[in-house]
Amino acid sequence: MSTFEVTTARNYIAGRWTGATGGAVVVLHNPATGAVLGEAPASAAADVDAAVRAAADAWPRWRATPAPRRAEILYRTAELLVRRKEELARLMTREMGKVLAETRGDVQEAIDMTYFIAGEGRRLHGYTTPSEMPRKAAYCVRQPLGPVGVITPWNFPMAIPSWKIVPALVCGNTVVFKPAPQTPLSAAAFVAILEEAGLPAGVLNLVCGGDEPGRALVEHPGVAMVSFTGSTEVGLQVAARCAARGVRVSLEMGGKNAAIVLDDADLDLVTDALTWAAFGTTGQRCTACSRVVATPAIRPALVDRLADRARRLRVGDGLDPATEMGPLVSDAQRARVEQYVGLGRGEGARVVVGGGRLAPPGLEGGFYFAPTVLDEVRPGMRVAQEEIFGPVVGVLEARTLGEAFEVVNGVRYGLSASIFTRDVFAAHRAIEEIRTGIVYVNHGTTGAEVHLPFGGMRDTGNGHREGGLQVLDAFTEWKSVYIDYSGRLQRAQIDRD
Ligand code: UN1
Repeated sequence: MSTFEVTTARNYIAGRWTGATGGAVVVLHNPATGAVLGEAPASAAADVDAAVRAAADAWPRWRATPAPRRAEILYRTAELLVRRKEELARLMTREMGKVLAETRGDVQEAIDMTYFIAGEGRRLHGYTTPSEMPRKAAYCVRQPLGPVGVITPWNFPMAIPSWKIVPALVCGNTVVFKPAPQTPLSAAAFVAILEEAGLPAGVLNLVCGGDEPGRALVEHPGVAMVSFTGSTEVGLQVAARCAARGVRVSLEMGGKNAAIVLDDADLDLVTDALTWAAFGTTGQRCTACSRVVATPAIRPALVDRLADRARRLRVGDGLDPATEMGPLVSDAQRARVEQYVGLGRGEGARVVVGGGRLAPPGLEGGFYFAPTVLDEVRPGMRVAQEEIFGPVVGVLEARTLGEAFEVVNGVRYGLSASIFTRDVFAAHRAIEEIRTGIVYVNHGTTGAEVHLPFGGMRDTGNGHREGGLQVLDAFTEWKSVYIDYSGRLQRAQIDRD
């Protein structure tokens, strides 16, 4: 592919761009306008089977390729991403709606991850350790798993695939990639860049479509491991299917992230930070701030400030540089957000600002929803418990730090949280007490960097982390090696003289 102005995605199997068996397609819409944008293959189990076979065929050569050589392809990939950043960002905005500044950030996250992980090609450290026997060497090395399945969501169409695919590749695995049905164009563009960087045929395969190829991938006996990011509901089904086959699964699922705001917080900073954390990406981040837990003294002023900012946010087409918040990804996603706001009203929350659909002039066909602040939210309400995935933030009150921690921890999820305070004691207590995989101090709940572990506790994940060096543990297993050069039988645990 020479340009990403394309509007037709194809599958990529064994180094060839192809349609789905039978030719079925998914029609894509630009969420900013509702207009038809293009199409992508609606793949079936047979397409997944072909992709897994290609990945299995390519594996012996790829795993035998020295890791530093594998990494050279990844460095070239990063360079191509840098060169193509702008066109990739524009493609992504057209496909899923978030504003250009953010789609540039999405490509940047893929660049950061690719450079970071390419460096592991010359590390991938194991360790050497003394043996309990004389004249015996002991060490351990990481080993690839085989063909792995990668299933990704639409909200970070390039960053999240890069977190999974790039580490999987540097470790010597081959990959079958099934992106969200809403973002096959960005996925195909990312794969095309890896192809251009010199990735051999079959090492990375792309199968577009929805549930059917997703399920087929998870259930395929040739898939050695699955990495999934998406909803908790689907993630737990993926986990059950992987458990039935006895293969590893790395899950990154929902969030219900909260920010605590104490009396001594800097209100200007809090307002900037929480406007960004709640309404950036139209609230469609698994790290988005969807609950604010404020002390009684600061809550009224904070609600006023947040509402004022929400009211003034410029909502529109993400391609327009003046736009601050784009549409939801789809009409279905907007309907879900609308339903939650209705539910919140019914539960007694007060809609301070927003609460309904928007139709910016000339963009009446787009999937817009007003930035919404709910006040008087109580911890037991469904709007305080369930992931909404839209531009809605609920404000709750807590009288003490202990009560605030209880509210923050009182949900099934545990991805990200933050606290705004100048009090070092309170900040450290928050770091200690909050049960999330990521904690911020004086910053909103979003903005994780690629070289630290990313993931969550409790129903957000299953103990694995992506990002950081920890991602290598998801995509490798360990081999322990003993070399006895004593020339005689030495029995471990038995011969002790
Ligand atoms: C996600 O929403 O699934 O920390 C990922 C952040 C981004 C990644 C979000 N770097 O907000």
